[in-house]
Amino acid sequence: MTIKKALTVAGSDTSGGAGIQADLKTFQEFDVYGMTALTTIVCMEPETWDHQVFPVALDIVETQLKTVIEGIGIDAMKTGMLGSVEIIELVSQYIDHYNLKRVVIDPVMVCKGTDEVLQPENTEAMIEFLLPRADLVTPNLFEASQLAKSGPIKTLEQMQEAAAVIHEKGAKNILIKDRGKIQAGKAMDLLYDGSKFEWFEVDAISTPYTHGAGCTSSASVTAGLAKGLTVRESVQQAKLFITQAISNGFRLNKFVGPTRHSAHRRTE
Ligand code: PXL
Repeated sequence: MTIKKALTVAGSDTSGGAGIQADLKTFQEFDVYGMTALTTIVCMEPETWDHQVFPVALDIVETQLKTVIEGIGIDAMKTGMLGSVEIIELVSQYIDHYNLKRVVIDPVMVCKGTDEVLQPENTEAMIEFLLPRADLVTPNLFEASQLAKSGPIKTLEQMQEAAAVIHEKGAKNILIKDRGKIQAGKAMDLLYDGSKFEWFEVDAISTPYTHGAGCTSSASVTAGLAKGLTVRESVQQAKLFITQAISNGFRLNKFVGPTRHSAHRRTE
């Protein structure tokens, strides 16, 4: 019996719902063996939930990449919060040098619930170094507008326009994720492979407990790819998984509620 292996290059969400923790929990639910290269550690102030971000030194990130990619080997990988231009470039070098396949880029730009300053240089570096190497990029509406350098995305047509621009920048497939902002009561996700637009629509779930949903969603697509599914099949499977996880989100404390990674088990 073999088990498929996936790497996440991402930050640690100490509260456990997003980042590397969400990725590993999700990989586990798909019976994919998860491995990590940690880029940052995010902690929260107990009284205010203000986030503090501690970077991991570049040489330590590289040593982790070497351990996993050279020392073990991977079937798929994803990126999350990368923290700096140097780390983004490093990841792109590893993708090239080891000719890595099934690469999912989750272009994390901000954490929900924080007023953390955007790092525009990271967005530029993701466009230059990661989009051309992405088998799939998974922006939400805000991230898609930043990658496409468009205005705010408010319509289905604008989602398609942004997807086309991001495709031109080199990403093979683009999954733009919406959570009820485009059409009342509907979560409209758009997959674009450079030739056709495909919509994945479900009823939007009204809950405040969505912390880590983006990480969980991109990790579930990565798990599908690791197991040999196509991008489309992986996205379809991931949509079901994340819908169940969000439907069963829960309160962690007065500031945050994550999705429930194990929720799919109840309905199978
Ligand atoms: O959900 C975005 C995100 C990604 N990665 C890490 C995070 C967060 C938000 O809190 O902490 C490490």
